[in-house]
Amino acid sequence: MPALTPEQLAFFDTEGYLHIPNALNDCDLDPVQAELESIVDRTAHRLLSEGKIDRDYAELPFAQRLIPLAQAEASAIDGLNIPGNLGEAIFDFFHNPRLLDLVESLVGPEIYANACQHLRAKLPATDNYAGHISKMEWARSTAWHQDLGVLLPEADDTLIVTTWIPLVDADEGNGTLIIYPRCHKQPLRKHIRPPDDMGGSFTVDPAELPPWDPIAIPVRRGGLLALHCRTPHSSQPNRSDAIRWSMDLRWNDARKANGRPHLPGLYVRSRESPELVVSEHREWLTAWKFARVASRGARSYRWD
Ligand SMILES: O=C(O)CCC(=O)C(=O)O
Repeated sequence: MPALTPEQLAFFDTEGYLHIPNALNDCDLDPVQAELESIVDRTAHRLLSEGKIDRDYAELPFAQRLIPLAQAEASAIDGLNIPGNLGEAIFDFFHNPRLLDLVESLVGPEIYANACQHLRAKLPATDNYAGHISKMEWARSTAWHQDLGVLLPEADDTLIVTTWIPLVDADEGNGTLIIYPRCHKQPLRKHIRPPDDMGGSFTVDPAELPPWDPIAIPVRRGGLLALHCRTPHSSQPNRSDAIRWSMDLRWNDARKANGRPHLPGLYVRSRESPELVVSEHREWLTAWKFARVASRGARSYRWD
């Protein structure tokens, strides 16, 4: 039984995106959040033992505790994103049945969790956080891009769907996603190295952006934004006083080229080849161990 209605599928096909409020429950998201909280806790105690902070900030909520740590040391955000974070909770989340039922509606029953996966702590970039924090890449904008534009051309005929899943309510104030709908049936736009002040990966050449206004999609915790891999999207700096935590996870038919051939994605659901499904956490750890060496020097981007 498909998890999305024919109307939702038709919307995705026409618009190149679909916002699904209440797609997930707290019981789906809480373990991922708890795993991130324990990484932040370990970082706080390391910084305390190194004398870089004078208390552990344990009284601060999830959406704030990392801020003073990142103010003390920029590398406090290391270890939150994959592959720095290969925790059991995020591994289990890749197999979450409620999530996979939605994904299956879009990419079919042979589901591959693409290796292009991120857990993001988008830090506040307001004047309240003077110093290096407002200059950190993930506090700033994410430049306009199409996800296919940051994958290899082998994936050009594969439908790769991004599920953007905030762990806190996301709105324009804290930098929710902004998208250009109805572009996903057009050719891939040229991507270039971003201007110096943007940081980050490749961006759509500004001359190639659509001539109409993009739209911001607020997503509350529990909601999910599904994006076609040719839908241009970006996010503005976080102008709130709290962290905009989110995950962007990509999925495709496991039988098709995925655009990141040197990194270990996961076959997470299959009717055709159940023996290929990676269901043991240690298999993922081992795959990344080998990939860290085997992928050295491998090409990740299509643009020169
Ligand atoms: O979360 C963000 O701000 C950017 C996410 C993104 O660019 C993506 O999902 O491809």
